[in-house]
Amino acid sequence: IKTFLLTDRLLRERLGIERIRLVNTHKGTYGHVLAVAGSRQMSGAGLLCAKAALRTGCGLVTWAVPDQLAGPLIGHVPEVMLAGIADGGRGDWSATSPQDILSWVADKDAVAVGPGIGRFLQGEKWLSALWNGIPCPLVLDADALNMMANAFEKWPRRQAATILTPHPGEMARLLKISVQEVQKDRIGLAREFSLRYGVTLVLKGAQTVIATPEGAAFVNTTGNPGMATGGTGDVLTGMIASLLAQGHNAVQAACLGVYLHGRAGDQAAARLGESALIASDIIDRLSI
Ligand code: NPW
Ligand code: AMP
Ligand code: MG
Repeated sequence: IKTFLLTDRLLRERLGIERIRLVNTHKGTYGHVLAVAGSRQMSGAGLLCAKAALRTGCGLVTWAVPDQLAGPLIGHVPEVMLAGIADGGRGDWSATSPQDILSWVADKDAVAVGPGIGRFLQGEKWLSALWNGIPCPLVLDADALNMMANAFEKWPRRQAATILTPHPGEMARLLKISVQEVQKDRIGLAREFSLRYGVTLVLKGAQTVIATPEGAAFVNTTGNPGMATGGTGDVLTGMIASLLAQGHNAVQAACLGVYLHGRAGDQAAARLGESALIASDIIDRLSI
């Protein structure tokens, strides 16, 4: 089974990725992302995810938020559209209906679920309704991963592309092992997970590993410890969803997203120093 180092050349030559915008195109050409992200205490995670999606080139982004937050968020990213989901006045996702969220999915090209959504009772059922009901490519991150950890093994395989982006803590919860055990065999565990569950897995951290359902693994060559700061993972989730919406397949979107995220992080660190880097700087350095 093959393991590849993720470099610019590999992205072009092996994964056949082209990044061109044709002259006679419009925003509809580049896809529409729905980001289900953020809650009262973590609206920033949603903001970072939605903004990163736009900066990565999709044509449109709609950000679904608990209704209570929609008002306060107006104007924060003028380019992003807001979908307020009825939340019983709570400002979180605990009283939202998956059907309300699914009603926003029909015309979307990719969906991201998880950054900053928090954990709540019934979260497992809520997520399985999204897992089964979203017909287009899907990225799951953060609290979505935490809430599905005890249930996803029994869920049916999805037809469309599915990418999971755990950090080592989230991977440990998915596998019910310790973070130390995850870190001891990052490539082996990521590969086994993808093969077993038929998803593309992005195991984050220094030298992020991307594993595919076909058994290949990629190890990223970009990024730096300055990226160990709140919100950088939320940025990556938006970026990968954006690439899916633009028509890249799961492996292309995961590999290109991880590579560009690290490269932008390296450019931000070169300018600011690793310690000063914050997640927004990664979005600001994106140049695609
Ligand atoms: P330890 O103990 O720190 O060493 P959680 P979260 C471990 C949102 N955010 N290598 C870590 O280990 C997110 O989107 C919102 C090894 C700990 O055990 C989520 O929705 C922000 N271990 C929510 O917060 C900005 C690692 O994992 C555990 C590791 C919670 O997400 C921040 C922590 O994981 C944040 O993005 C590594 N590389 N990385 C906002 N501005 O709105 C992590 N661990 O408990 O899932 O907490 O990742 O902060
Ligand atoms: P999260 O923990 O979900 O916010 O994700 C953190 C993001 O920063 C992931 O994309 C990680 O790969 C990246 N990251 C964190 N620490 C490092 C590190 N030491 N070196 C390179 N990338 C890192
Ligand atoms: Mg995260």
